[in-house]
Amino acid sequence: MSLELLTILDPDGKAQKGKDPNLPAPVLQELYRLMVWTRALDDRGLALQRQGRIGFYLQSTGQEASHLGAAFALKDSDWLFPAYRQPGILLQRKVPIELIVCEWFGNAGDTSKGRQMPVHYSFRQANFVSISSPIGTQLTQAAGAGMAARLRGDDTVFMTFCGDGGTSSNDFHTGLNFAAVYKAPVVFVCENNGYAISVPACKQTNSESMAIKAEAYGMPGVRVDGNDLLAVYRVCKEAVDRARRGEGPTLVETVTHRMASHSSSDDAARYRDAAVYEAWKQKDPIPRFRAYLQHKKLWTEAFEQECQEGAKTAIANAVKAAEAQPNPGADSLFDDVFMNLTPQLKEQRAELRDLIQKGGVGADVGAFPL
Ligand SMILES: Cc1ncc(C[n+]2csc(CCOP(=O)(O)OP(=O)(O)O)c2C)c(N)n1
Repeated sequence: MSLELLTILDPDGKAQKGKDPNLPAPVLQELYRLMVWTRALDDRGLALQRQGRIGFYLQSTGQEASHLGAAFALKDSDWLFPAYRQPGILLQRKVPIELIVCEWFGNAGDTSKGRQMPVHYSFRQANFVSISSPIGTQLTQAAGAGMAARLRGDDTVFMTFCGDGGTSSNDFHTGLNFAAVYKAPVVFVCENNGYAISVPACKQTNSESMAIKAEAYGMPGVRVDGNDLLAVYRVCKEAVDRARRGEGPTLVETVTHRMASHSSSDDAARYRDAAVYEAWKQKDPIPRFRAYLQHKKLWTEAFEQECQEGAKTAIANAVKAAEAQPNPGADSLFDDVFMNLTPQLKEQRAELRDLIQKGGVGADVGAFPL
């Protein structure tokens, strides 16, 4: 069984005959703006890391259409169990940029008070579940949440993401198997970006594709061009509708490319041919969608300027505000752990306070060690 790669947009941005979902003009322009803002946010995040102002960053460059197109198929009341390469969804779900940037700094304004690694967001108000570092664990969490929703009889859909490498994790098997058996309303989106850090997808799996793995679990598997926002949206919308109708999960493979390095701690030039990068650069989802808007007469220089400048200003303001925030106080170590602090923890907190007062422990614990 070979799976066809679904596309809507030709490389020059023209929609193939009869396939254009004809989304309203303001929606299309908003999706473009979100892609531009996501890339700008990523560029700034990496720059802050290189300047030594944050400890770690991880970009999604090249994958904007893949995750924004997928999440656009959801209702606001649906839930996300993301991996770490879908930051655009935060903008899509209107999380204030300052909160996103505070997370990079792990400061007092950060939801997790610096307990998570940078870019491991957690936003309850956006139904965006805390990102887990161990690869694949979000897949089982989404399956469980989906099973619970089905038992409760509500019609919430759960979308979860992993990379090509994530399909080799134990949780991929557990999550897909349980979701299929229990007809859980889950959409599994595998962003096949070619690499798991330095390991190319062909060394990660002997399967012909990621989507083909769905067959073994008894659910539909679909392969879609991940740099084609409209195609990703269409495929994911069908999967979301199917899940909401109680017909169970779908595995969607978005075929894309990680145009940056794995993270700020990696250098892709050491294992990726420049020619591979150049070939994918030609398929960059942002210019491709811009060309589509141009064909539809929905793009002007002024609109581009508004998107670019708007991102720059909003991000600069957010960084300024985040950098003015203090570190989380040492006491915050003991917050949000138990509803009522245990006697042992109370004792430890008193000891820590005492040490700090005597100057035995500095408030500044130094840079993040990555
Ligand atoms: C269980 C586990 N093993 C190894 C790692 C180290 N690790 C972090 S990211 C990563 C690569 C994941 O690749 P993929 O799933 O393809 O996602 P991508 O980074 O390409 O988006 C690995 C191996 C980890 N975080 N968790």
